[in-house]
Amino acid sequence: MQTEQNTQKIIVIPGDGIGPEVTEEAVLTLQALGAGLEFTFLDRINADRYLRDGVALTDGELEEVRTAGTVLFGAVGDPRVTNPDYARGVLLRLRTDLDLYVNYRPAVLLDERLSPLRDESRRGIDCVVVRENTEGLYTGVGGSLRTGTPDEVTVDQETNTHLGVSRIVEYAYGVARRSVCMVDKSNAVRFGGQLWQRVWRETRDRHPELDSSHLYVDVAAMKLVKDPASFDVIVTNNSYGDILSDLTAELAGGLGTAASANINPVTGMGLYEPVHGSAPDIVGKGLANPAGAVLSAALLLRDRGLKSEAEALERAVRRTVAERRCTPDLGGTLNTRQAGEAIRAALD
Ligand code: GGG
Repeated sequence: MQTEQNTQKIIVIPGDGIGPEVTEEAVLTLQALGAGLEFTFLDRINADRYLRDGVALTDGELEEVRTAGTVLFGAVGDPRVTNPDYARGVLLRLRTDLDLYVNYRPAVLLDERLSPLRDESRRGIDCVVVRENTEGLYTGVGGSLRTGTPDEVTVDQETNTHLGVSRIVEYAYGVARRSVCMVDKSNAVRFGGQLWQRVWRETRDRHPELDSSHLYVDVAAMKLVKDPASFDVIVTNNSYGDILSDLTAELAGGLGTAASANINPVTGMGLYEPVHGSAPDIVGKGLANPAGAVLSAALLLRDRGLKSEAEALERAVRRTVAERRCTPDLGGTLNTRQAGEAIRAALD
């Protein structure tokens, strides 16, 4: 029986494209679990409003999210909106203004038939990309000259702070079970590369209990394809983490199943979202896979201390995928709603 005390308030931002379709399945599944969660929908935060009013996220909405402390997020992005200020004003603003400096992106093989890899190496895929989430190329520092002319010059600067790099590398060592691989491009990127190297070496020396390694990002991409099971935790900057986590998601069974948590381990705030975007090409067709959103909800439950409920969700998704009661991207024939219903029916 749930008591008033353990009712937790969750803000739901379905967003754009397939975001509302997959988020609805995640919420229905959380409700089916009866985990004592109370949902508040901020479904006005989307591209329609931005196109109509020029508003991405209001200060009031940001404060509502801050007060609740937990967000279930769908996706942001719409082909009608070409101004990057929109996506930056929603998702990147939530990440930076709430200081959600960790983007935790696990990749665990759901079913070995799903991996594009055909050799034994796919069997043990169980890694996590720990992506720095508030700095790097995403800070928007830069500018352009002679815009729109053949002489146009653009500059996007990469920001790396000692605080930002140290806290993400320390977090990675804190969650690793076997090893940490730090990924950068310090042979080409002069200043930030040196900072990442220095901080990583200091952190590595404080954690002799774990295996430590370093790879340049190009080599990391290659090694992930050749030997994905050799990785445990990969820690890297914002843009490399974005790219490598799509790769690990595909290796583990598909982007549609990939979950993520944007968290601040100090304040305990968290925003949970599938790794996939708004996928405008499949909106309303029933093709969106709800697994990534449901598994993101499992990460939310785990962070809120509801471990057995999180495990129940993960088991249910795994069962439905094994039995092909899932969407076509995973080899099934179900639509989004039916796949969500199958997950709920598989809850034990
Ligand atoms: N659910 C993920 C999503 O909406 N992604 C769109 C996006 O703008 N992502 C930026 C990023 O994660 O780098």
